[in-house]
Amino acid sequence: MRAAIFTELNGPMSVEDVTPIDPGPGDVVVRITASGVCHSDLHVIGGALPMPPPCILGHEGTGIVEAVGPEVKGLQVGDRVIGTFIPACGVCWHCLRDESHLCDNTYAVMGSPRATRGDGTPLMTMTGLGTFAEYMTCAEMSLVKIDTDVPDEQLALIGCGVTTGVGAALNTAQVQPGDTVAVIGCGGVGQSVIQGAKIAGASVIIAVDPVALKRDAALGLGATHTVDPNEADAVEQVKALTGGRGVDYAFEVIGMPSTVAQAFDMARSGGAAVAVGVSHFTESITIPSFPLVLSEKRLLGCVYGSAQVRRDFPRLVGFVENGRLDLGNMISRTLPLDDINEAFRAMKDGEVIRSVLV
Ligand code: COD
Ligand code: ZN
Repeated sequence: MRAAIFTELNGPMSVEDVTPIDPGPGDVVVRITASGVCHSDLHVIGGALPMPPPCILGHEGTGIVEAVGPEVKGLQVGDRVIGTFIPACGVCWHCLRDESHLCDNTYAVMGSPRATRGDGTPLMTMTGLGTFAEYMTCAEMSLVKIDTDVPDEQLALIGCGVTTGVGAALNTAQVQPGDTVAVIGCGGVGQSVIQGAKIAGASVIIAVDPVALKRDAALGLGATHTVDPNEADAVEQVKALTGGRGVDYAFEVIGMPSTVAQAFDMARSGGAAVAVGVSHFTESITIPSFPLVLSEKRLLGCVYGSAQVRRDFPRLVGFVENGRLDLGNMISRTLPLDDINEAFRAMKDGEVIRSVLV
């Protein structure tokens, strides 16, 4: 089968013929039908998320079960599935506390080779998935069965960006009707935060992004106002739109310490900044101590939208089916796997909300 392999830091992806491993106990082989291209894949190529090459990237995908290994209990050949980039084993310490987004098996599923390169080199896969491929052999706990007619390219986005973004609003922040929200960074994940805030009934949703195409898309997906951070100070602009007070929730959806600090400054007294983006693993975030304590501002970390994927994937699919979540307008382009490097270029150049490989 063909797969896109990360072979060197900051280098291009190499699309090659590789062999997925035979499914062992608890493993499932999935024929991948669509895979979204997320900035986190680029974070791996750039070294911000440490993951040694060679590795099949891609962590936002959907497909059909092609084969099951021994001991697979919940999936059958022909089932429609979405990959979950954090497994949900259902029985570990965290899963038993409704925290499957912190599942104890998160690193175990990433730690074993899941395919072999033409020269025999074992290949790891991003987050135990590796959706930039025609097939993947992954753990059953990394899959959620879905029964829907939503098209593949839309379903794929639920595997990462949509669950992360909508979940950040609904689960992590728990935005309430009438709340005010700012979203710094309006790529695929940021647009999903905007849609989540809209579903929650936020009264003001301010989209902050230097790229006009992103701000325009945000208005179409639920933002009530936009801010161009290149025009004037983003914090001052957001405060001006909220009576000088700041927002109830400011989401950072890029992965830079400076914009996390901006999110903290944009939050009102008693409000919260929600860090969705991850900075380079060597970096730290500095926030001022007075507002943290004396203004009771909070800084919340958010991984995978604090989602319980076995509950939330079907819930998000329901929102799509009922017209409350618009995934069609988040997809700027569909491309073949061979065009993976072009998809990354378009993302870097700010030309797309999401590209999907089909
Ligand atoms: N102010 C406002 N917006 C900015 C600024 C700025 N100073 N600089 C860039 N932006 C905008 C860009 O124009 C772009 O629109 C947006 O920020 C980023 O969008 P994308 O499409 O490049 O990125 P996404 O949405 O695919 O991913 C964002 C993440 C935050 C998820 C990602 O970058 C990240 O931090 N990943 C690591 C965290 C992680 O692993 N998450 C789970 C898996 S995704
Ligand atoms: Zn992602």
